[in-house]
Amino acid sequence: MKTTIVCGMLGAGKTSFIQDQLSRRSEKTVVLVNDFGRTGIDGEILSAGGMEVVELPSGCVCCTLKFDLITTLEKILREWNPEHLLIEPSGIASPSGVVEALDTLHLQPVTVVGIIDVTEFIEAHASEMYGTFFLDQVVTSDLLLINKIDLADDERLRETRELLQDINPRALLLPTTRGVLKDDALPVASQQKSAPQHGGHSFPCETLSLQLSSGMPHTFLEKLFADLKAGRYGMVLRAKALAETDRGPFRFDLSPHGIDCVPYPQPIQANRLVILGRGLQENRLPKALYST
Ligand SMILES: Nc1nc2c(ncn2[C@@H]2O[C@H](COP(=O)(O)OP(=O)(O)OP(=O)(O)O)[C@@H](O)[C@H]2O)c(=O)[nH]1
Ligand SMILES: [Mg+2]
Repeated sequence: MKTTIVCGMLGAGKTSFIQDQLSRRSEKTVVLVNDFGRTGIDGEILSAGGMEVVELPSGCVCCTLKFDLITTLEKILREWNPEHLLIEPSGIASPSGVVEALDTLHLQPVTVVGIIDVTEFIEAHASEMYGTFFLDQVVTSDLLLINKIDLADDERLRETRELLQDINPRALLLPTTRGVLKDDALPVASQQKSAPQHGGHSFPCETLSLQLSSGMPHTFLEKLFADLKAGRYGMVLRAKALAETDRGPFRFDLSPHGIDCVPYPQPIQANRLVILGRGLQENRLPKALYST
């Protein structure tokens, strides 16, 4: 079985990359996703393509969910025995913790793909706010995709490339938009990765999982996301929603580069919003949202 871990910061483009990979491969693939929030949104997005998706509950796959990760991996092998296993840990997970779990089950070699958001990487690196797991994602990667190049100028792309090369001279660097690789081939690592004892990461943040009523005005969600971006409800690092609005089903995303709002191509299973951040002020959120 080929195993690929797709890591990268919150909103960098991990799910977009996996969606594209799934659309062009015919091998028997299972995706294991560990999204934040009580009911993960990425699981619904990825399974919409008809792919086998297994979700790990909210929590950090590299720390508190280590045991769950191992038992879930065993279940995947037993029940599906896929040719390719793709793992998307949450954006604040350290891939070393996942490599450790794979090591325990002798699922090596593993290929690690790191997705880099070119619109924020230089600043995030300089601020050091994301601590060790952020660098771990870059250092552990075999392939680094410098993503969202449609939103960056040549100078930013060059500086990001140089910084990444300094941190991990071993990795292959490729610029992408929406994680789309021009070449069909996803490189496969030939060497086993050592899994250093992972001390867990201490990235303080909170998650809010909220239920949205069906048929909500689109304009309400537009304003809500603008307010989340402006910091009206605390420091928001990532927010995403799937909502059946008065204009039809929509997906809303707040990620480092800004807000995206696109029609969702099929009916939504559960209308919801998840927010990850620091100092979130749930009591100030509009009353039309319900905690789940
Ligand atoms: N303009 C632009 N937008 C992108 C690109 N890649 C991803 N996005 C958008 O960025 C947002 C986040 O993308 P995702 O693929 O969900 O990112 P992710 O890393 O899986 O996010 P989390 O799992 O929540 O950490 C979505 O609105 C995407 O459509 C890109 O290359 N260019
Ligand atoms: Mg994702």
